[in-house]
Amino acid sequence: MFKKILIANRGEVAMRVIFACRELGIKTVAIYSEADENSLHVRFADEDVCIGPARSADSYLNVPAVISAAEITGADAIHPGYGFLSESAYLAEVCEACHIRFIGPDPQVIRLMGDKARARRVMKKAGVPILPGSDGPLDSEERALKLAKDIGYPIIVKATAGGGGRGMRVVRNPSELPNAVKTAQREAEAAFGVPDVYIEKYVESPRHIEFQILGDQFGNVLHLGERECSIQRRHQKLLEESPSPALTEKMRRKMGGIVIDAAKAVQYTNAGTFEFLMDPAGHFYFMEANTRLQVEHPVTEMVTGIDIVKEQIRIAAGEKLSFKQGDVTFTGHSIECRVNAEDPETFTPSPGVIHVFSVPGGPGVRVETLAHSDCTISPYYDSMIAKIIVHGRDRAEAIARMRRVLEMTVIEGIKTSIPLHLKILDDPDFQAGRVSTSFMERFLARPRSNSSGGRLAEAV
Ligand code: MV4
Repeated sequence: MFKKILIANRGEVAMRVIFACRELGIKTVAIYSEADENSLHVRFADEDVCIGPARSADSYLNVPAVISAAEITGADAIHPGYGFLSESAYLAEVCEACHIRFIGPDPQVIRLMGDKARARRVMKKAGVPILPGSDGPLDSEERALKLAKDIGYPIIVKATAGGGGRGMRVVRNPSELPNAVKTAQREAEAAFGVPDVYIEKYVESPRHIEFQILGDQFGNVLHLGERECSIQRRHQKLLEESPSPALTEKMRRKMGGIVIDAAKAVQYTNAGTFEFLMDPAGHFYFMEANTRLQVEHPVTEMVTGIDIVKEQIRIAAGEKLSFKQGDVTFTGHSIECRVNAEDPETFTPSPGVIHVFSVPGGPGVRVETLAHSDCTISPYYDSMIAKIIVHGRDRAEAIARMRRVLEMTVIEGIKTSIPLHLKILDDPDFQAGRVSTSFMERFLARPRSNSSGGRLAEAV
């Protein structure tokens, strides 16, 4: 087992990795930017190294600075968290060259999944259902038009280097295609430095459902069930849950088996997530695979009782998975709300000093946060300041529990998304589990019946 792990991240996820390390008896090294000098992860790590100025590009994204911090402190592994360098095949390669263990999949697997067109081909070959589309990047306008005609409109143009919704264009008729391809290529080049795009049949109002897997270095792969992640706005998830209200046990077993085979086909190791679109008829289609720990991993931990971060560390250290698929059971229901420092109506960031921060505990409540009373929320980073996760015996209990926790949470000094979460929890479609990726758009377009005249209640 590792003696010392450097955490190449900040915020709640850095804390999450520290929790796992402490429980495993592993020393921790925090890295931080000048803006994060007083943050919790620096306070609770055994050692800390300042790696640069506030801007991410000058600190948390600086590979030489991260590696130097690991070498100086003698860390034998790096946990990248999520975001920042977590899906950098380059960092994973540099780690390998420096004899520092990267806690994540091999660089080749990260690189493969980073190329969405290639991942599509490989998944298809492994027997994973994919949508009709191009076998690789588009090479000519004529071929694109011919293919789109064969597939049938609407289609979607996606950047091969994309993900998270950047460089995408929906095309509803052939006259729009040439421009959509050009625009998507330009956006992809600007955002990722790679202009390649591919096309797929477009699914209207799908659900976003993703499967969590774990794979060890001995070829054992397990799935930990799915998460329903359809409640999102502009590709930022707001609320996630497990299990998905749309899946039966039979569907879970079938899809779980498919993702296990797919992961084995690419010799996947460590934690990973296979994202699917589910159409209104209940058919699944592979979208992309994330080669990192995800923000919403706690809902899976709550229903399975498995500590995904500890498993990541054990796997990276070369241990065999200590349990089998049959040992993985799913109990009750879990929901996560991402609390953002933002105006719940305009979604504009709301950085500043939190004077009071108080979240009630009680049965089935878990809070992951970088916040505490009198902390400063920096404008430099992600607006997510806390994740509130609940577990209940069933979905109704989880919803009621989340509502009471949010109602009793006091955050003073900044605006948060909590009033928006309370509204979502009150929605009849949400309560019935009728959600899709169009949910928020429709929800926000609706006139709201509420004492403040169609506006959300004041942030607490
Ligand atoms: C799609 C799609 C419909 N059909 N692909 C958005 C993020 C990127 N990972 C892929 N995305 C989508 N791909 C086909 N063929 C709809 C989306 C999509 C979406 C997916 C998941 C969660 C939220 C979404 C919001 C809008 C569009």
